[in-house]
Amino acid sequence: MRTTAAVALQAGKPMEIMEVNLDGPKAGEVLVEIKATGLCHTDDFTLSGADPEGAFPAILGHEGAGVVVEVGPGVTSLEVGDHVIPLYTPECRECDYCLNPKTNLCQKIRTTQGAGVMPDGTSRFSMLDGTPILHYMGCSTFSNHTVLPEIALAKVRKDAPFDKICYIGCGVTTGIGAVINTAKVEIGSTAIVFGLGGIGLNVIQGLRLAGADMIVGVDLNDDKETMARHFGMTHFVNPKKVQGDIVGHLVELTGGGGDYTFDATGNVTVMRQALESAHKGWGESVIIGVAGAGQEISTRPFQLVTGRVWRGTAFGGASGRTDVPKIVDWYMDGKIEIDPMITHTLKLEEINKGFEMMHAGESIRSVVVY
Ligand code: NAD
Ligand code: AHE
Ligand code: ZN
Ligand code: ZN
Repeated sequence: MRTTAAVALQAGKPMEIMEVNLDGPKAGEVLVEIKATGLCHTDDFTLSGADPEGAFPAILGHEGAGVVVEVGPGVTSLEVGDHVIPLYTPECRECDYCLNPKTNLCQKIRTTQGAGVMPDGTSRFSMLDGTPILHYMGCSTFSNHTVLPEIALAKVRKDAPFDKICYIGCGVTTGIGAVINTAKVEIGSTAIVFGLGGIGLNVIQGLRLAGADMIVGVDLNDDKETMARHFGMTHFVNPKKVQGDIVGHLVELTGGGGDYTFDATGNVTVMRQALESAHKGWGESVIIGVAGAGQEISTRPFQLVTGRVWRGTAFGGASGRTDVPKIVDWYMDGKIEIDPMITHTLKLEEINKGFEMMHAGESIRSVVVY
């Protein structure tokens, strides 16, 4: 079939909207009509050329929601008409990783997914002249139609609005999951969140859900304060307005440091600040942000010797086919909020404008509705 997509032809260049060919689903695969997709900073990171796994031409996008149009041979868990959320972290329920409760990092298709192809090693997308186009994170939601492995789709209830629940495909689940699944924050905790964008705000609402007492938000952009307070932030710090050392300031503000700190910026200097503003003896710092090729984190080992813990999270530690439908229920039941964070709704033709607004700090989440 033919469909319309935003194609990333090369790193550092705006995407181009074009008709592309899409082959039907092979064994174990599913054709999905994407109804809406969010724009995550990770898409921007890959488009910029900073992603070591970035390869072009590719159809980016990994935060979508849509409807099953066709199932390939052997697909048993989905049927035409099901509503689904694509999963960049699949859940096969049979690999060593899926069988280990300590991780959500299913590895069944990780190698081919990272190479931008389906599990059989080929792409379903091509240009009209036949040139192959790569998939991205196994999802490629910047295309009106896409093909995914069955294990990379969460089936969700049909009354949930696509233009909101697409955000559960990455930002919402990552932020809330970092608190609940990865850090396992206890009631009454003190927390510090660096970066109050599409992920950091969800860390904040996860902290409120978990019953944290003091929730400090840190961002260079004062415009992020109002929204963060709406989601539960109790104290705001703009490092540009702090005289002297930001870590010392945060340790003093929190009476010794955060029980839990989170990096949601992707900046390795901030990651160090987050680790070092965790409480001596027990503070845990969770890296969520994704840093570019060649970037490394560092700290004095003494920071760990004296009891701080440094860890990371992918997709908030969520096992997508199991957890994502539950998070959709939380949204539909009013336990979590999504709508205010979706500050802009765009047409596919406007997708590059969405990334410009992200760079300018003018949006939280932009969502493309097909
Ligand atoms: P975003 O652009 O919406 O938000 C980033 C925020 O960080 C902005 O508010 C910005 O002002 C702030 N910021 C930037 N530099 C800062 C600094 N030095 N100090 C304090 N604040 C600073 O991005 P997002 O969509 O929220 O994504 C955040 C990060 O999380 C990105 O690196 C993204 O790639 C990553 N991410 C990781 C996962 C995962 O599974 N680990 C999932 C989604 C996103
Ligand atoms: N490809 C990059 C790493 C990118 C990365 O860390 N991706 C996160 C999800 S970000 C979603 O917005 C992730 O899930 N990582 C685990 C994995 O297996 O990719 C690189 O550095 O090579
Ligand atoms: Zn993302
Ligand atoms: Zn698995």
